[in-house]
Amino acid sequence: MPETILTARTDRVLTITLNRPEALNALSSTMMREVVEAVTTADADPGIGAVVITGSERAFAAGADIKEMVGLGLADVLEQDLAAAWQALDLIRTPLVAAVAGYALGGGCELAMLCDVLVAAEDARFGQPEITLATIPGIGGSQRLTRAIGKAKAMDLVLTGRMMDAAEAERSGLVSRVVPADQLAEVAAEVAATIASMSRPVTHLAKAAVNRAFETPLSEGVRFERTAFHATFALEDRVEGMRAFTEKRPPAFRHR
Ligand code: CO8
Repeated sequence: MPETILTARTDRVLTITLNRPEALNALSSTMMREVVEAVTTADADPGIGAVVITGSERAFAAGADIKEMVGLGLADVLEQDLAAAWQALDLIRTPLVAAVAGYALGGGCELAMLCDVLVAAEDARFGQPEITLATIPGIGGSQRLTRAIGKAKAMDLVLTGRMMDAAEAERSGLVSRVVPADQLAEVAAEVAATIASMSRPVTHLAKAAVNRAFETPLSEGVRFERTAFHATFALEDRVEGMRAFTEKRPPAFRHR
């Protein structure tokens, strides 16, 4: 049984709730292992079409666990390759929805950015405050934040450690949607259920195509997209999707 997360399954959606409220969901090494394992297991399950990752009302996650890191030296972090295991989330094909209320700081902001659709409550606050601890982001924050909101804002956040509220995060392009706090769980569940109602292999291709935009020049990305687009024509679900449209009925996808 996991110690630091709760999981719940509804139909084709797995919801992972970070559950160390006493520490504002600080991302301990146990939590990292448990989140990565739950997401990796879901990714291998054809019955799951989307995963929601969420926290508490007060905090999505207030960063990596500072109390766990305080005594570490260089040899320790090199030996443990601290934070490397989070990279496993980069390889996940299943769409991940982050539902963020309260603090998403440091590693918490980085975990939210590792997700594909980021739904934020109006009271969400994002930041990379590592500089105030005399360290820097370690789970891709300096890279993903810069790609998401541009150099000017990323430098501001990473160098001053200030937080931005949900409205600024939405204006800046970090979050997909901002909703009242009491609707966060419902909206995130709806987004996930909508994604999970699509053909699973096609959601994987769509996610991979969008992610290509971050890894390659435009011409390469467009080429990748065209190949993936053509590949959908080999799927029964693509036949069903287009046939259902012409027959004015909902599609009955096989792979969902
Ligand atoms: N790590 C460990 N414990 C934490 C963390 C944290 N990141 N954040 C909060 N807590 C604990 C507090 O110590 C406190 O515990 P206790 O009651 O035992 O003292 C409890 O949670 C409640 O926190 P506060 O009393 O501080 O609550 P406030 O409402 O006063 O403040 C804040 C809330 C502003 C969010 C404040 O807690 C805070 O500043 N937290 C730290 C934020 C931070 O600096 N995050 C970055 C951490 S470094 C990082 O994420 C690097 C990522 C890359 C490396 C990955 C390696 C795995």
